[in-house]
Amino acid sequence: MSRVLTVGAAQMGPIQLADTRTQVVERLIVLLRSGSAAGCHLVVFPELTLTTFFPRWWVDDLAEADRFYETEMPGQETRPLFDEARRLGVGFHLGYAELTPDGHRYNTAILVERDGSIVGKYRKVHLPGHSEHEPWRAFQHLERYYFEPGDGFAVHGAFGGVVGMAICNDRRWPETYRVLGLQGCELALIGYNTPIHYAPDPDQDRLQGFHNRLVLQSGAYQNGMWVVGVAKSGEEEGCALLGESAIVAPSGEVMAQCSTDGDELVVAEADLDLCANYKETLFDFDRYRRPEVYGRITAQRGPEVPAEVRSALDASVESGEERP
Ligand code: ING
Repeated sequence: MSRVLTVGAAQMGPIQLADTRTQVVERLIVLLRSGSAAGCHLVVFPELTLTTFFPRWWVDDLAEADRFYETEMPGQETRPLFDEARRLGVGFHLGYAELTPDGHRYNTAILVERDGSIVGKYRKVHLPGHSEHEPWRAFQHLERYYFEPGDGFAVHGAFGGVVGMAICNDRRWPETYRVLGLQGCELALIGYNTPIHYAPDPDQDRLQGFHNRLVLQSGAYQNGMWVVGVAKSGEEEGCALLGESAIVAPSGEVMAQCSTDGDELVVAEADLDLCANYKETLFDFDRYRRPEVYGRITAQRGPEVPAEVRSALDASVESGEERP
């Protein structure tokens, strides 16, 4: 029997600073109901979906940002989403800022099954941006100030398959997909909040959509998994966020993509058995991978040019050889 999962990518438009959690949850419920009407088993929401992307601002005292974090999930304002999902028999993936009882702060996402139970929690591993106030920027990207990194990527048995989670910047690192792929992941859920403007290299601004598809599609193809990338998009507090949420097949093909910068649901029939067409042929990891030559991937954090290569290059420069 084929395992076809009807998945909805529920892109959110901007969430402004003044928008309340109650207002946001109402929008999430509208998208959830649209997903249910379209036959979705699972609806995927973006990263940090309950508030505006607050790491765009500096605060001197982290406690001033407490209002952006959830101390319980579900809490009073998010329970209506869980209740409606259970009533509709639709599962969902939700990203939010987590403040634990012992004071730890994470960029977190959860996987909720159709009975309303939380079957998985993930805390963002790759934290982009910076940890100090950098006033030269038009807006900050202070995830390394507001969050601690998570400790790894796990998969969960849910919706009839092997499901994994990642968050935003994680999608740019091939290790994310590979660690999930080595656990047999068939469906990776990835919310994102991606500012169009990238202050360290503004030439990348024009490439944001291309880079987004590049990493989602390559991650899916190279690991034989479905990948659902879902944006918080549009003009949020003066900051333009990339939309283009997409559902990508194990072939790397984009099966559905949002075309607006607002609240928008796109749906695809994800045949989880399609993963085997890649996992059992071209990307038969156990047959073709050579971990014995991949040691640098876990032994090193940054690049190390071998000494003999460096000295040969230095010698050629000193000798004044013509550069290529
Ligand atoms: N956002 C961004 C992302 O990785 C970023 C950070 C923005 C990186 C623009 C590169 C260019 O999509 C988050 N939240 O990780």
